[in-house]
Amino acid sequence: MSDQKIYPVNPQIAANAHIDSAEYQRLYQQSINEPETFWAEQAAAFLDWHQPWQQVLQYDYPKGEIQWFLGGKLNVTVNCLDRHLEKRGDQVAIIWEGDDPAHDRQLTYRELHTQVCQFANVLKAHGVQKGDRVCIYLPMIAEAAVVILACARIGAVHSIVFGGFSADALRDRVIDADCRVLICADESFRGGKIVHSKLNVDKAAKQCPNLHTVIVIKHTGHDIPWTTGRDIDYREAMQSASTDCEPVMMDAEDPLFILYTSGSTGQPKGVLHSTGGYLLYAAMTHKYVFDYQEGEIYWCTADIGWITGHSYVLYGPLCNGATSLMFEGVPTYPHPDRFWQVIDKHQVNIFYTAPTAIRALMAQGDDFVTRTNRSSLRILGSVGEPINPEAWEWYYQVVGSTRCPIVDTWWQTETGGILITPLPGAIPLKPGSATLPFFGVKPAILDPDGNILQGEAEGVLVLTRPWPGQARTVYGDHARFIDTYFAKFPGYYFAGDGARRDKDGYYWITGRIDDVLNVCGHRLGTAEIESALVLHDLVAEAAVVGFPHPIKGQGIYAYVTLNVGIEGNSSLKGELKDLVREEISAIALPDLIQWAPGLPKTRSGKIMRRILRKIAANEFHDLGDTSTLADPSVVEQLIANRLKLP
Ligand code: 6R9
Repeated sequence: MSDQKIYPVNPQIAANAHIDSAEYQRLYQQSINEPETFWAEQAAAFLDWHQPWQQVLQYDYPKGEIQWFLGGKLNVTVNCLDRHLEKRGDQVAIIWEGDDPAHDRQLTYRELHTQVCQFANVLKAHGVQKGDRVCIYLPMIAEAAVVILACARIGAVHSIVFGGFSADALRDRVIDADCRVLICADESFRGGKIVHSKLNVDKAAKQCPNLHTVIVIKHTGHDIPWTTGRDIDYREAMQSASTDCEPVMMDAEDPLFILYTSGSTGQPKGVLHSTGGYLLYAAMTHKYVFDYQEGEIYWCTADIGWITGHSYVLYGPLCNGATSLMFEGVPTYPHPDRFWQVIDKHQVNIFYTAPTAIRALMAQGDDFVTRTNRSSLRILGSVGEPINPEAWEWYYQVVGSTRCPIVDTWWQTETGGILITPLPGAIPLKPGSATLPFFGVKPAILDPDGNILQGEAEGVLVLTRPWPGQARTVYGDHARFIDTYFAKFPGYYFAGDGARRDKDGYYWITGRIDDVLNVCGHRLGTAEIESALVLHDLVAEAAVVGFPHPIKGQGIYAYVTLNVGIEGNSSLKGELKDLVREEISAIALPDLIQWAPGLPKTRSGKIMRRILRKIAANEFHDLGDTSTLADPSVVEQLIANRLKLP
C-alpha cells in the first residue's frame, strides 16, 4: 500500500483556515473528553434556537435510542434563511446551472425565503401539517430547494426520491412513508435527453390510494397528461400564495426528513433524521471540512436524491450562509470538460464530487481539463466510495494543479454528515485515505468477534459513541434500526464498512463488508436486484454480487438460474435488464449476466456469495473452503463460463 506517501498541509491554506493542526488537536481532545460541553458550545455557535435545550445528550445504543439537545426548539428554515436576511439578503444562495450550458439562474437568500414561505402556504392549503410526510421526486432544479425548505418551514417531513428511480421504486417509497402529497417536475433534462418524471408519477400514483395531491413544476413545458382534481400547477399555486409564513417551531428531536437507502437485506429502509442534531452536524462539517470562507462559491455535484445532496448541497451550506451551486446535468455533456467549464463560469472555489466521476473524466484525457483555467479552485472533495490513489493523484495534480487539498470524506446516509476526513488546514493527506475522525467522532476497528483492535489494524469499522447527525430510526421499523446497526456489536454503531488503521492512526476504508454494492457511488442492495430478476417467469433463481469495475468502482454481476429446460439468450438478457430498470432504476442494471445452471450452496441451502464474488472478480484460484458445498461441481461450471467486461 502507498500509505508512505504524504502531502503535508498546504501552508497557504493553513494560514487562513478555520482550523489548523493545533486547533484540530485541541478541539478533538475536547470533543472526546468533554463531549457535552463541546457540543453545547457548537450548538450555540452554529444555530439560532427558539428555546434552549435542557440536556445535551441521552442515548442507549443497544436500544437504538439517541437524543440530542432535548427540549430545545428551533426551525431549520429560520437558520437557513430568515437569520441571513439582514446581512446577506441580496447574496446569492443558489446558483442553478442547467443541463444546457445556456441555462442558468440565481436565487438570493431573500428570493429563496419569499418562495419558501409561499410554497409552505401552498402545502398548508393542500392540507399538509406538521409531521405529515411529503414525497419529493424532482430533478436538480432550483425549485427543489424551495419545496424542500418549505416542508421544513411547517414541520412536514420530506422524503426525497432520486429522480432516476423508476415508477415502481417511487410507489414503494410513497406507500412506505404514507405520503399523501407529492411534488414532481413535468420532465427534466439529463445529458441532452428528456426524463419523463410525471409519467412515472402517474404510473406510481395508480397504486398509491392515499396520494391525493401531485404538485407539478413545469420545467420543460412540454405537454403532459393531467389528472384534474389531483394535479396542481406549481406556478399557478405560487402566484396566489402569501409570502408570509410563520415558521413552525420544532423540537430538536422532531424528524426533518426520511431518506431511503439500500441495506444488505430486503427492501430499502427509510432512514430518519432529526431537526437539531442533523442541522448542527451538517453545518459544522460543511464549514470545517471544506474550510468554507465568507463569500466563496461552493459546488457539490451530488443529486438532492442522495444524502450528500441533502447535507452538502442544501442544509449545511445554507445554514452557513454560503452560495451553493446546483447542477442539473452530467459531467460529460455537452463535452467531457463540463465540470471545469462550470467551475470557470461561476468561479467555483470549493468542488465536491465522487470518485466515479473523477475516473470517468480521467479516462477522457487531460486536455479537457487543462484547456480550462480552474484558478478559482481552492479545495477539492471526494465522497461516495474509496478513491483509488491513481484517481486521487490525477484529481490533485491535473484538476487542482497541486494547489488544492483533497478532502476524502467518509460517511453514510445514516451518519447524516461526514465522519472521517481531512480538514484542509490541519491534516496532512495520504492519497486513498479518509485520514482522521471529525470532532466528536470516535471510530474503532473490531475483529470479527467484536474485540477492539489497537494500533495498526484491519477489521470492522464501528463508531463507539453518538454524534448529533446520526440517524434516529428506520421509519416505521425501529426493530430493523436496532437489528441493522446495533445488534451485531453491542454498544457500537456498526457501519457496514471495513477499514484499516495505519501506523499514523489514519483510516483507510476498504469497502462494504455486507451485501451492499457501491456502483458509481450509488448504494444498491444485492437483494433488491435479485428480487427484480426473479420476477421474470423463466427465472428460477438469481444471485447478484459486485466486481471491480474500472470506472464504476463496482460493477454488477448477476448469476441467473433459468427454469428447467429453458436456454438463455441475449433477448432474455434484455428482458431481465428491462425488469431491473422498471423495478429499480437504470443505475441498478447488471453489467454482466451469466446463465448459471446451478449456484454454489451450502447443504442448508445458503448461497455462498463469497465464491460468486471471487469468480466475478476473476480470482478463482483462491476460492477458500468449498467443502461445505452441497454440489462442488457447480463451481467448475461457473468458472468455465464466467464473463468479463468487453
Ligand atoms: C455519503 C454516502 C455510504 C457508503 C459507505 C461506504 C461508501 C462513502 C466514502 C466511502 C470510502 C469514502 N463511502 N464515502 N467509502 N471512502 N470517502 O456516500 O452515503 O450513499 O449511504 O453510501 O459509501 O461504503 O458505507 P451512502
